Amino acid sequence: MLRILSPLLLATLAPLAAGHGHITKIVINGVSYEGWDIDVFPYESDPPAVVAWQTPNTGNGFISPDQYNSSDIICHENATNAAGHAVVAAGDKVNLQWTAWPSSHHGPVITYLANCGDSCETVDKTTLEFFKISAVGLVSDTDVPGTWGDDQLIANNDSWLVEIPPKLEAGYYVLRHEIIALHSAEESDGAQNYPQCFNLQVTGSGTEQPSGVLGTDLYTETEAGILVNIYSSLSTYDIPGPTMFSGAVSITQSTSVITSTGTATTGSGSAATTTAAAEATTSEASATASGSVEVVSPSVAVVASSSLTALPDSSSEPSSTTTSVNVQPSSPPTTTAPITSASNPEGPSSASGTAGSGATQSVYGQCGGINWTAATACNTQAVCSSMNPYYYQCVPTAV
Ligand SMILES: [Cu+2]
Repeated sequence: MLRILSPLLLATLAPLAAGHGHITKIVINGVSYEGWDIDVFPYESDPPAVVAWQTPNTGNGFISPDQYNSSDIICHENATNAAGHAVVAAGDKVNLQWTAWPSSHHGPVITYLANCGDSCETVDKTTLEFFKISAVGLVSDTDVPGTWGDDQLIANNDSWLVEIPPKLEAGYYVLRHEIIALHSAEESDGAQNYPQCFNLQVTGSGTEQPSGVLGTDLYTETEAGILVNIYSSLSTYDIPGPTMFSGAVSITQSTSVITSTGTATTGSGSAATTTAAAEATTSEASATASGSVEVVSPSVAVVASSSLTALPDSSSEPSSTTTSVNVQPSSPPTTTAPITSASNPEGPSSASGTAGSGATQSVYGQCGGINWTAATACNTQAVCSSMNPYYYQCVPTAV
């Protein structure tokens, strides 16, 4: 999130598309794996091997519907394969930790898998065929614009828990997780897709081999779940994408306690991508079971280039802590707050970093629109700008 960046980094990154988030880590049976750090890794000549797909994009942005038939919709803008993968058993759960997600960005949360064949580190992303394993769209429309999948995500510490289908055949899979923000989706090309990809090695004795669809065939610009006005009452909402895989398991959202930190396993079978053969051997040898923490020699490049430490923790069983996912839909009166565009009546107030109901709104926070009753002024780094009648956003001023 921009609001936590230093002024120096802000200056480097501006201007940005009005975008909103990425996954910082994933947690499997208590083992935390670092994600692709868009604030740091794109600037490094030799970024660490992580389980997340890489992108040179530092804007925290989204993919728009007019890009649905471009490869950018697959794993985000100009994404390239993750350098390593995490091991997970079929039937185990993966927790995906997002940056703070803005409550205005209502929409579905969808997760897919695609089989990579020999290696997700080398697979051509345009050949991946995705099948849906989790999807939550409109939960309740009692209080328009409703309670959505991503409202559950916010209530779950900005994280999402997904179960790997228990009977899925073992192999290498790309997990594609996505929030589709619909706050401007009443206009054509107004939806915002935030796809994030991770490489997994699924273990187990399952035999199911779901069929899927190419990333570029997942969505169309005008389908009912993409071109939709969430500010009118919806009797139903059609979650975009193909139908759910029959072997998928629907679960209650919860967070995952982190008991250790893992590093990406690099190299996979005959298609090892690592330069150090010894490293691949060590990794493969140690990554035989779900949740196992590989112990890699400190001399290995992967470890040397990151601060991750493998800490086997046999004393504590991996566990999940269930938290409430009761969502409190904002329930404002139906007054329309007047908006002062392109000005900052709060003057040099230094209030910052508090999204939501403060006196001023932070960068990229909502600052107005029909039914909006919270802060309508932006902090000193931003001005309130109308995106559509329902959604005004604090956009950064030039730095
Ligand atoms: Cu946004």
